[in-house]
Amino acid sequence: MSEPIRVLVTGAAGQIAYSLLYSISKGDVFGKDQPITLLLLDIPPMLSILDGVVMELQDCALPLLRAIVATGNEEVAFKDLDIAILVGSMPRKEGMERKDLLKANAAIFESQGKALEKYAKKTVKVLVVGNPANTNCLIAMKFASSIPKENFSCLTRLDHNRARSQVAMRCGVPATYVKNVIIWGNHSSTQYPDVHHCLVKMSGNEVACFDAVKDEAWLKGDFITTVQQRGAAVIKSRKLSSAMSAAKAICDHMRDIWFGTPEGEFISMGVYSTGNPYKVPEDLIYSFPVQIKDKTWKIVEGLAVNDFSRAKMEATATELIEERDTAIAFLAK
Ligand code: NAX
Repeated sequence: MSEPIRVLVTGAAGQIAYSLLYSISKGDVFGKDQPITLLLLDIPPMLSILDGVVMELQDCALPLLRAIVATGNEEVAFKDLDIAILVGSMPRKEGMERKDLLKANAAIFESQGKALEKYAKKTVKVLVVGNPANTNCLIAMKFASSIPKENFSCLTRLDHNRARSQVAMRCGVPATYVKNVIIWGNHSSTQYPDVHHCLVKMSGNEVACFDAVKDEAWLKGDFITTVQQRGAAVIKSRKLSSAMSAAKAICDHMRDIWFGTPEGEFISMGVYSTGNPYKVPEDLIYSFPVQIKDKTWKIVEGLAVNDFSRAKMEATATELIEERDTAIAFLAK
């Protein structure tokens, strides 16, 4: 067996972490032969709750989990990291305006970006989950300038999985029979779930999604809004935001970074836009279709984009530009 890798999860006392930590610790993400040291960060008022999570992890008696460090101190949490999964963020409170949320989170991700720069390994892979995930990721990246920009990504895999599952349910096939959906842009209600390049396995053959579903109006209408609004629908029903499905998506995202994507398949993740083939504005963390090999992602090239898609891709880029500029203006003050 190899040496343990050091994996940080922030927001470790929260509800996503409660599902996520078990999956990571039992080998679902980095493999059944990879020992793990878990570093768990939360804010000081949550540390007594975090103690309970640590006790439960110990009580799972998992063979791969070699050590657990629970802390409220960034210097301890970010030390020599191989992996940073940044889940914790300031939630939107009642009466809070969007710009206040951006401001509070810009400060958190400035601090965590600096901690990555100072304490983590330069090879660390950083996944930002806490919302607004794309902009938080961009801020952390900017404050960790000696870590390659390619090492940063944000989570849009939950949206990807939601889109995949909606198509699968419509066609009456398992979700694994649906591949190459794309989430473009922001992890917000402006995201664009795109099925123009999606394939569905029907009776043993791979069929274009539009031919499999045979309902263009649904694919260009309710399908898109269902995926865009799914997070809100879960909150309305459960009175809590998505946690089990978010943890599953984080595992999917990280496992693909670690082991690569299957041949001929692409997945969605928020990555730095620079010189990309789809003319998405530069200097954003924008969700693209990517393939991953040797722990390195590459944006899938050569996919045709029609006017319908182009307009939606631009709308979500516009929102991201506004978010970025608002967050950066706060940090400059
Ligand atoms: P919870 O409120 O249950 O947990 C968040 C935890 O983060 C809390 O324990 C809190 O104390 C901690 N925290 C706050 N500031 C921190 C800081 N500076 N350092 C370390 N920890 C800190 O939220 P949960 O449901 O777990 O969701 C976590 C985040 O994921 C939220 O921002 C949520 O909006 C976001 N999500 C993002 C998704 C995505 O696809 N990108 C999907 C799921 C989820 O909605």
